[in-house]
Amino acid sequence: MIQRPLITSSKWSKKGMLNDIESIKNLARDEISNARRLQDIHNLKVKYLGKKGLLTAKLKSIGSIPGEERPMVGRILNESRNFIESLLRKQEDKFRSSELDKSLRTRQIDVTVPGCFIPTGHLHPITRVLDEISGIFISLGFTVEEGPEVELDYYNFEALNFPKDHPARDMQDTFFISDDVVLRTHTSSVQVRVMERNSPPLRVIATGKVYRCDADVSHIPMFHQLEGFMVDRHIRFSDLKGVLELFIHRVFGPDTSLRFRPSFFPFTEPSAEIDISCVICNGSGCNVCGGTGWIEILGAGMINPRVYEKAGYDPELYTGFAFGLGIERVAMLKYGIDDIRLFPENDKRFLEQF
Ligand code: FA5
Repeated sequence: MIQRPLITSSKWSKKGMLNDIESIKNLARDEISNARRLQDIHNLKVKYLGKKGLLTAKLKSIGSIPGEERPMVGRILNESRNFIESLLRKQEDKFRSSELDKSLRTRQIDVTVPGCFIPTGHLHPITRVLDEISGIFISLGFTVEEGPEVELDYYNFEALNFPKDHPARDMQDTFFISDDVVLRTHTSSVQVRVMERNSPPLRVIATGKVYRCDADVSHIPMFHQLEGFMVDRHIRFSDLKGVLELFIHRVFGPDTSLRFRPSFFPFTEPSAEIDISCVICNGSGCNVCGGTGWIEILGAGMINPRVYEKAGYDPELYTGFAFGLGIERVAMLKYGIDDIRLFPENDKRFLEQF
């Protein structure tokens, strides 16, 4: 559309004024309809209605119009301003709603996009084996007791019939805190503590960390043990055998065989070391069992009457059994792991496999 130039003459003429207003309206209408973006609308608002806008300039000049013409020109100017404002508003609404549409479309939630993987932790394999084994004894009516890891020499050795300077102490390489205080070398230290506080019948397990100055592929300086003991009248070796058989069958399966080998522990008499048929080769002989078909799994025996004397029990009245096993050893067999040091290393690549 061809635009008429605006009359810029300072001399007042009614015709000139009305033509100017008409031209401003037409120009505004065309420019507003050609606008492409919200920013264009903003610019046009300034161009026509701003402080120095084209229509504003005409409104400002109203004072120079002869008095009788003012109302008519004023009305036309106001109508023109409303006209331009309403065109601007409509176009602005159109842009705003199309921008909203666009943003809603691009920001849509696609429920089929695969979610982000949030890794969750899990229990350490040693904790899992400890929990599983404890659960078996708890189901047999054993209660759980605890003892300190920094232990008196008395409970770790002396009360268990390891006299001071006795060669039997060399069986366990001990970390000494002082002459009378050690890092406990086994969970057997809990036996006399529990007996001092309780009268028979006792059916107890004690689990936790123990410490020995020992390190190679099958030995670490801090490891876990589970101790079990039962004291009452008429407890016999066959009770020990029955309990251990049930435990081994639940952990390694009902086809696992047990072998009791005579052994020595100062706090049990008789003592035995218990082997199970190799869970890797089923007893035919492999690297893990050194070709023998058997794997040593725990130490056990009938509680030595000297231990009852220390605890204040009558050895004529009571008998009982005790056993102790290494949790890492059981975990190694269960999961087929050939280096015990992997457990305390806590390498995530190792742990994530469980
Ligand atoms: C004892 O510790 C006895 N207290 C067990 C016991 C309890 C016997 C009650 C009789 C009655 P021993 O020193 O053999 O026994 O250790 C028991 C188990 O702990 C071993 O079979 C082995 O599996 C584990 N073990 C011993 N030393 C280490 C070590 N350095 N690292 C990892 N596991 C170990």
